[in-house]
Amino acid sequence: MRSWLTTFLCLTGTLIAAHGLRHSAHLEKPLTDTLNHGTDYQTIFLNRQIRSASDGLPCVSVSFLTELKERFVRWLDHNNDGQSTFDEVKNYIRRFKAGVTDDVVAAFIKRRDSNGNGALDFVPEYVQDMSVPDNTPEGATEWFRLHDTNDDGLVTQSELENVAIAIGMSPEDAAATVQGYYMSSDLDKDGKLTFDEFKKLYTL
Ligand SMILES: [Ca+2]
Ligand SMILES: [Ca+2]
Ligand SMILES: [Ca+2]
Repeated sequence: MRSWLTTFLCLTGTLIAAHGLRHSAHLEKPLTDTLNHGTDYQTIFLNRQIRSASDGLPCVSVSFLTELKERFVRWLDHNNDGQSTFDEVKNYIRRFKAGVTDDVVAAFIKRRDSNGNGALDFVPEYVQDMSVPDNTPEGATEWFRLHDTNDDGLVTQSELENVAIAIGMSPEDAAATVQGYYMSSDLDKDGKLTFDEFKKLYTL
């Protein structure tokens, strides 16, 4: 049974989706540089947890959508036209995995490109991607390869921290998040995740 909070978030998210996010004045406020990416990251986790407790519809709050839009423009859509093209997605991934290949970028987009236009659209694709847990083998495999920045078949604590810093976390937040979340799957405590350890984060 839904809590009142989940119901509110669902209604809010549904109403905004129905009216078109790009027309929401709330989302068109100028970008600020005050966004705390550590808090942002935690909010995404929090909202994923709220979302996963409800039924099939994406349920997100206005403040969460605002953060998503800021994050999308900052990292994926520099010309703010509402979609992230191949080059924009590639530039984003190259921030934390310099040697990413075009095939990997294309697969990253294709997995999310529900309207088939070859780009990652803010609505609905990015919002969906950030709101709905992706506990699939494909999701685990994709992120394992993206986080394994030296392609040696292991994701290390330092690789994860470098990725987190590259996408805007402070070193302190990166260390805390990697230690508290990712490395909880490091069963043999060697500071490295095999794929079998990593996939447990996806409840696989
Ligand atoms: Ca764009
Ligand atoms: Ca698309
Ligand atoms: Ca590695």
